[in-house]
Amino acid sequence: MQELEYSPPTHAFKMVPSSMGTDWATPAPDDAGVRKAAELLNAGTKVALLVGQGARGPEEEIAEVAELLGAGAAKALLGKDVLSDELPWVTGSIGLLGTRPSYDMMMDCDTLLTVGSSFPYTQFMPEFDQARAVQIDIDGRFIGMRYPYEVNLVGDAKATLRALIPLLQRKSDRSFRKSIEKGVKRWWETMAMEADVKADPINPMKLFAELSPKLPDNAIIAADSGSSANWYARQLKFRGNMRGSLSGNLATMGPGVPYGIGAKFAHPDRPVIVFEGDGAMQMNGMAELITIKHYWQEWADPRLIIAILHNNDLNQVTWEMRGMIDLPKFAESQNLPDVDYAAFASSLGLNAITVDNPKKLGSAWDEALSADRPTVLDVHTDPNVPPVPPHATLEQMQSVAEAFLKGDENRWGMAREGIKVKMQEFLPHKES
Ligand SMILES: Cc1ncc(C[n+]2csc(CCOP(=O)(O)OP(=O)(O)O)c2C)c(N)n1
Ligand SMILES: [Mg+2]
Repeated sequence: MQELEYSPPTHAFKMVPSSMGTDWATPAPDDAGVRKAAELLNAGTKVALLVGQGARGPEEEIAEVAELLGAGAAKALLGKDVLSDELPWVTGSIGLLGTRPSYDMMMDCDTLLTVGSSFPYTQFMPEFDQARAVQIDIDGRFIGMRYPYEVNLVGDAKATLRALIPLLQRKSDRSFRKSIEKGVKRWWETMAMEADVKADPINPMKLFAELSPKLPDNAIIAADSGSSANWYARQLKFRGNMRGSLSGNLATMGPGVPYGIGAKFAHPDRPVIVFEGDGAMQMNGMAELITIKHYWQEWADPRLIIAILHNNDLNQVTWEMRGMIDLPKFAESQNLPDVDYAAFASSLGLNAITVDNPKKLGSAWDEALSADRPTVLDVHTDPNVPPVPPHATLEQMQSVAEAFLKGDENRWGMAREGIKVKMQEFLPHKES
């Protein structure tokens, strides 16, 4: 079929041509619904916003709503690129992979406004009798499904927020907003301190922290499902025109490198960076390096960087088993065969750098970001740095560590790095 000469359908029996070009509708809720939402939001004193990828587009309206309501905004993982992390009232990601200021804001608010998100993990949202809530979503099939929202507005996010803004009263008490901004500032300091905790040989957070300020404003970033998703969520400060994604709904391993390749085909003029675990590299990422070899010369900007978290472990699940179901590491299922990823990439003609010293991370990123071809960074990271959820207390961390001191093959490293990392939240900060 693909070889046949094209001929358009004719005006005859069984010839049913379709058409090109659709002007889609911009749905907006009824005035009565918008008024109800405005009344609820005006009645609250501590308003939290939750934005997801459906809120891409109305960034200015979200900022205006947040300013009027004295609110902060947390971002669902797939919405990380919706609002800049440089905004002082943006608390960052929410959930197990989220931040403490997002958690604190949700636990403290009396009003919730969700825009374009079906974030389902209610333990990270306010208690059900704690907050009154409004949801804005374009899809009437799913609205109101994830939380007991009192007002559900079906509509385009931008159109709905525009309708809402004139009805909102500016809150004169700014104390909630101030405490959010203070928490956000402290959080970013904590992230820098956690990335600086020494590890053996490289603290994976340092890999992300070193890149963050070097990211070009138009970079596209992908992460895989593994520990990299945590550091992507917490350590990267998105700004400018950056885009980012990962397998946010299914959390399947293996999309990282294909996402990166897809991004290069969609935007061959933008630099793309992928973070991927060694387990996912062994599943399909290494084969996809061959795809990169095949196509990279077609891309106007050839920079595609694959940064591998080489920890010889299915680390995210090792930690989930330790943290969630109280099991020590089961080496038989969790350990990975050691592979020289840089040598494999070199054999394909790609630029390749092995990094096993944290002092070399900065220059490795510089080299990759100025290379004339795709680069594989084979980064030897420490599997004993835990992806600790934001609400874990130091006491909980210590008791988890003690529980495992008996049965875990990495017990000493795990206890040492884990507690050192968590401690950074509680140590005095330089500037505050
Ligand atoms: C297809 C698939 N299999 C298994 C899982 C469960 N899982 C989630 S993360 C992970 C480990 C990932 O290991 P790796 O890629 O080495 O990354 P790391 O966590 O070590 O950084 C596993 C097994 C999954 N999400 N998808
Ligand atoms: Mg791994």
